[in-house]
Amino acid sequence: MKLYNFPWGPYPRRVELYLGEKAIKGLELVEVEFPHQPELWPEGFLKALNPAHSLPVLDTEKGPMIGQSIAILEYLEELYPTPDLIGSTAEARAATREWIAIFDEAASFFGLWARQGSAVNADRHRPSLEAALAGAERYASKLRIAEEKFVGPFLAGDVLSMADCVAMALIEFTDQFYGVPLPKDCPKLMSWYALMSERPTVSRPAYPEAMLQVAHGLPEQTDCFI
Ligand SMILES: N[C@@H](CCC(=O)N[C@@H](CS)C(=O)NCC(=O)O)C(=O)O
Repeated sequence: MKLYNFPWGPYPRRVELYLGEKAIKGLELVEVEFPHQPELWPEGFLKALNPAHSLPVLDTEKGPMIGQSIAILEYLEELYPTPDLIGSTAEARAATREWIAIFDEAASFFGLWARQGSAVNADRHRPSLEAALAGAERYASKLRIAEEKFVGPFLAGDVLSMADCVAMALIEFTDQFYGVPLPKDCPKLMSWYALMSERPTVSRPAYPEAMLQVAHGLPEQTDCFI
């Protein structure tokens, strides 16, 4: 199997954090630089692998490519069930998937805020403060739902699951790359974020410095503090 990925994007990072928690042999990592124009990707190969032109992409070498991060996690979990990162009962798996859905929705809304509101994306997405603010508001509401639902210490209960990898990939990215902290009225999520940050499998990704300089400070740039 081959995993095409780049190390710092929030969707690629889901898989990277997940792999850090597993010991999976026989998975070749192909690091792809992340320019903004897919036509610059090496010989257009990623276009052929994934019509959405997005990363990550898993080549199972048994059929179609998998071009959605959550589908990749579930596929790997089926092949490599130990340690268990999805849950051993139907109820536990449903809880993991519910948390994944909450943070996947949050990621889409954050994407709207960042795409339409940050200068770092202005060459690819039409800037629209109105759209950005709608994204920010919906993003914050998802976090507050998570805060209310959270029991801990991990999202789906006593042990870490792939939902924590999905959520951590987002919260770390919003915080470190765009400078968007968790809302002050989400203390349980803050404790969870501190707990996750201490894991030996989590180290700060190498964000491209020039992009980081422009991206950091999204709340100030859009005058929106969640
Ligand atoms: N829903 C997809 C989203 C993947 C995605 O958007 N990846 C970003 C990187 S973080 C990407 O490759 N975007 C390509 C582009 O914006 O041109 C998944 O979960 O894998």
